[in-house]
Amino acid sequence: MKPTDPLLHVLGQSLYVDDLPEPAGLLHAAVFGSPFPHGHLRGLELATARAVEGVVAVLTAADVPGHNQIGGMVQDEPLLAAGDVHFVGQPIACVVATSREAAHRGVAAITAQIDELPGIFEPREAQRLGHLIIPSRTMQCGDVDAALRQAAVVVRGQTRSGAQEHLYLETQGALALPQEGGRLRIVSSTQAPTAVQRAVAGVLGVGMHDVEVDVTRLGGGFGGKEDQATPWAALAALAAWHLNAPVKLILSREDDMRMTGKRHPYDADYAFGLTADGQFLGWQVEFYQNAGASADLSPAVLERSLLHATASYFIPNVRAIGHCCRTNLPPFTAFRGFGGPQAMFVLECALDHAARKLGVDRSVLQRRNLAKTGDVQPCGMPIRSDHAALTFDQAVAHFHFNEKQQAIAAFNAQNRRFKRGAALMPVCFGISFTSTFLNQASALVHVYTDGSVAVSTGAVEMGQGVNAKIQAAVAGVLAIAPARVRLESTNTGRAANTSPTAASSGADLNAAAAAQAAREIASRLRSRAALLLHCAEEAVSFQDGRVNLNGAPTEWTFERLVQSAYMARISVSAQAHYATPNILFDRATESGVAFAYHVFGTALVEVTLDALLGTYTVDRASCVHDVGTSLRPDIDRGQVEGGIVQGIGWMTMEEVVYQDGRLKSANLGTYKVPDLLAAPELDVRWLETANAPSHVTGKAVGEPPLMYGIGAYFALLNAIRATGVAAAGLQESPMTPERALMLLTGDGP
Ligand code: MTE
Ligand code: LUZ
Ligand code: MOS
Repeated sequence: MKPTDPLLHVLGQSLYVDDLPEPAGLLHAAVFGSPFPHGHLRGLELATARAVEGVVAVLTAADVPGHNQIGGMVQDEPLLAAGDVHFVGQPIACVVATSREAAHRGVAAITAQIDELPGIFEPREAQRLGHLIIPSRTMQCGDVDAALRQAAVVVRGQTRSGAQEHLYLETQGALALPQEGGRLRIVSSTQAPTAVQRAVAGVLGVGMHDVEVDVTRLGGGFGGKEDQATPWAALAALAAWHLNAPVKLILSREDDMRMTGKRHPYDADYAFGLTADGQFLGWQVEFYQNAGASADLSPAVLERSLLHATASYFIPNVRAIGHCCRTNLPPFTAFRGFGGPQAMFVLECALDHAARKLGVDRSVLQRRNLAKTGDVQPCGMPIRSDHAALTFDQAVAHFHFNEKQQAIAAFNAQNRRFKRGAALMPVCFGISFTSTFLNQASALVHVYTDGSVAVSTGAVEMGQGVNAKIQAAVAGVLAIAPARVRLESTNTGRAANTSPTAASSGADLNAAAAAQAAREIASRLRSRAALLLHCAEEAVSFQDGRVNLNGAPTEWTFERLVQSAYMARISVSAQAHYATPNILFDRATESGVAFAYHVFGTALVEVTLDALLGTYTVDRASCVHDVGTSLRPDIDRGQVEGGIVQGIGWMTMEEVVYQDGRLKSANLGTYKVPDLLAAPELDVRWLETANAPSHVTGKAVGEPPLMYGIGAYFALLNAIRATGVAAAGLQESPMTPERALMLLTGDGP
């Protein structure tokens, strides 16, 4: 059997961009970034850099032959800064040299004359000054003002959630290879090959057909390579074009951490109205999204926040306002959950606030207000299942939530130094790109004359197992062993106009397109078999690599039938296109059926806190997750487990610190992520439901589990409160041990 991706990884045989055999004459690029968060670029001293041994060229904005512009959603991002600089690390010049070390020595020899200007780093300040990337948006339903007036209980407050570093194992990078006739081939570590192709064509002033982008796999993306793989590929391409030589640009870990954007930090204000017995009446929330210096994907991230403003709950009167605030930090970008986690954190904070005011456990408010079939979300999309309550109830039952709460109370009564806490976290996450046009994919399937199959789609493998899922889908349609199906690299020559592999939709879209192409081939093969077996097409079926007649095996194998079709000059290749049906989100009216469906689940997170030191362990995270009829439950389990741990990291130990626009947490000594020791015991169960499967490819699983991690924050708050401290006021994540200690000692809010 051919090794699958995970096996190649553990054997160390997977080739990432920097592992590819180096072509003769390869040059290396490194980037000189702005030393100031905001300023006017008056001049550059490049002669010293050019004199460094090994340096071949230093390129600036003046060397861009086409448009010096790589902005995707908004054209506000130059490839190389000219005029003003807007964040520390913003690319200003690109040094090309015969070795990576020489390129970095060249970068160190550059000096820029910059008149520093005051920087803005806080989104609230940016909003106050009118520094917005797009006009502020409002999504609403009902009459929230009346609801807040009539509510028996109203809580108001502010929240803050922090950034998160993607920390993909493979840093950003690309290899640009000039081809004959002025064409360029680019090997890029990107989730969006077409975005790279489009940007490179624009920068060089050539046609998209002159640029081929190829991606074998990424060493992780997590959203960080949806938009932000583009500049590095475009810089390598620019250098290769100028020098007519292959150029490789790989960011060092520290450059990657400093120069690229992360999950958006959000500030928020809320007002939450409930009845005396805890029914949600009105929800007003105002998001201040820290977008960084250019748009990147921020407007789409904000849109997803607005669409997740009510999280897993039904609230009849809602006003959600979103500000996309321009600051002098690296552009923040897509990160697993894409604005959904930030929105859900705010609502869970308000829910926590209301529970304290009403004197009930947060789980009581959660259970009572879960959205059910027919409940309409603020955008107008109806909820189509009761899986929120089903997963919640199964989580409570399977994980013995009520018994655990009693055991925790008993433990806390007997222990002064150590306190335990637990919290349930329901998740409801919409599946589809909110930009409706992105919900399409194409696939090209070739069957070779030996019956082996090669599949090309727009999906990028980044560790999430999309290749294995597409393989399973195609093998299923053709009724052959999965090992007979190989996934090709993602290449803009074989799959054009691809959407990024993102929004958890990679498998949904691309496996559907590949299955469609496989069905077309199967249908031609069925006709051929009917002719050979002198029977009606309906009598032919395929099973275990064989052709059946009326359900009974014949001597025709899949391979023989393919041979026979080929000899009869029947095509055994097909291309197919898939577009998600019945979705449309209209930005003009902020309404519509934005999503193909929602993914639901509920987690229980349990922690133990050292109330003397503020340190803690996340002991266990359990969840009941709705995965539909999974193509690969083994892969999906890995996705859920990884997502939970990544979410817990965001909520607990991962603290991105900027000081005056400079990243202070720029290496793994100062930025902590959960390792194997910090990861909790995990217990992942699939939702048990009698409902017929509605999604043949299973349900999207990439992002939703990350939001289970939010439970860790509230489990910790519960443990802190078990010491008797109030821990009220501004709710701010991450709950690092330092923050926990400040709350415990009364130095916190
Ligand atoms: N899992 C791994 N191992 N590596 C990744 O980079 N990215 C996540 C998720 N799971 C990621 C991952 C994100 S942000 C998304 S959107 C989905 O995978 C993308 O893949 P899919 O659409 O095929 O689920
Ligand atoms: N990317 C995007 C996404 O462009 N649109 C989306 O709606 C989205 N959602 C999640 C992750 N990436
Ligand atoms: Mo994922 S944030 O959609 O790449």
